[in-house]
Amino acid sequence: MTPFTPVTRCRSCLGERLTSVLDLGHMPLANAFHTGTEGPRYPLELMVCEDCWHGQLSGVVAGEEMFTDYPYRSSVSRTFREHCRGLTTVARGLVSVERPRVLDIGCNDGFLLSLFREAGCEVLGVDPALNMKGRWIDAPVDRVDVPVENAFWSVKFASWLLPRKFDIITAQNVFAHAPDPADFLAGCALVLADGGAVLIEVPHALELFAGNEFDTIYHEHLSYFTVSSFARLVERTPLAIADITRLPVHGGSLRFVLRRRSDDYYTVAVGALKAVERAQRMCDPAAYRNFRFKVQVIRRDFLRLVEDCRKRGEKVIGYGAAAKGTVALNYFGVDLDYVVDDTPLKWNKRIPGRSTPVVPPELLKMEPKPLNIVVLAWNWLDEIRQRVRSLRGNRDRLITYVPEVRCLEPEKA
Ligand code: DWN
Repeated sequence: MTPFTPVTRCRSCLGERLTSVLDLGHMPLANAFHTGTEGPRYPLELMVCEDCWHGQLSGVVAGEEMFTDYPYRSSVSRTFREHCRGLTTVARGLVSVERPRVLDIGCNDGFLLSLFREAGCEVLGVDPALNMKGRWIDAPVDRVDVPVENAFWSVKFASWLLPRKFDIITAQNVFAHAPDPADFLAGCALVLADGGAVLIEVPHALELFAGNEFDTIYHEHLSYFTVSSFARLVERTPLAIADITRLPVHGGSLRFVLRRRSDDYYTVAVGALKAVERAQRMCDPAAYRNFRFKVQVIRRDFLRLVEDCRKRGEKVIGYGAAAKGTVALNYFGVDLDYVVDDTPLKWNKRIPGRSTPVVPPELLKMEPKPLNIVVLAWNWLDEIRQRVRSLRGNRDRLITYVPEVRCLEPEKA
């Protein structure tokens, strides 16, 4: 596959009326941390389909470029680990099988699977990252060893898995990464056992626009789903939406429960959430122009704030070498003094596209003066605030920039 393939048709409804929402220019890959020699840049532009209002990138970077050597560990966040515990409880309550067979697509470091295994389930993970197969790396929890097949999910790979069937199929923060989501769901339908459930969690595009979450736009995220566009896509598959839940994780997400269409499911949540999206003007081009303007204001305000800190001779550092942080710092055109992160695989490297080093949080203990700490992983603000306090007490200013630039002074931080 060529490294970058332009998209001309809607990924959800196959429409051809794609219009630009936000063009972030040529950006580096968000997780391509480097040690001096930077990786390639590719166009990063969010489009919206004027037929079904599905958000999608203007082009696709080959998955092999982004996911086969993958530094991100979802289990680093305690908050996300708690979220996963909740998911296993919900999922097991959806099936009437004593020892469910569980498939986790995009299983990352296997933490979710380890929870299902602890609950007595038979588990299998699928993930293209070669640096994670069957091993637990860097996560701050006990070592586990779960079976993982290294592959990108597709109906072709699903047919290779047959005759295995699964009562529960989970896909957290991977469905939006799929170049062909209809094929992704067809694969799920192929290996879904009778009475089984598919649980898919994706960021909610409504929250992206309502919260000005521009930095969640990056090459890994090919799709930006609304309930409407997700429902439109599901119509092209053998599955049906049985339930929808709004979630706070990752800046606001949706959890869809899908069942085989013959199982006759309908949920009032689809209609209710479609109405919420209409009320939030998700089908109004003017709303997307307003979003673009607000993102430009964030950049102006952030640059002013950093300039003021630097004029006072103060350090400006980051907490969380997040993919979104890569987008933000490159969009702002700013280098921080350094970024701290609890993921060892990211240490002693530099933010993609920048010269900003990534270092262990313990370095914070050696900073004598109050710091300006930009919370690049703003979706974990409370958890990171606690981490900073545990390392340095309450003397630093925390800075966030979505939905707008805000300074949390030490007494409030
Ligand atoms: O879709 C995706 C989302 C779910 O996760 C992936 N394609 C990529 C990734 O995006 P991200 O890197 O922006 O996700 P996070 O979870 O917001 O990244 C948090 C970063 O902050 C990680 O590098 C870990 C770090 N962190 C930390 O160092 N200490 C996070 C917490 C909570 C902490 O206490």
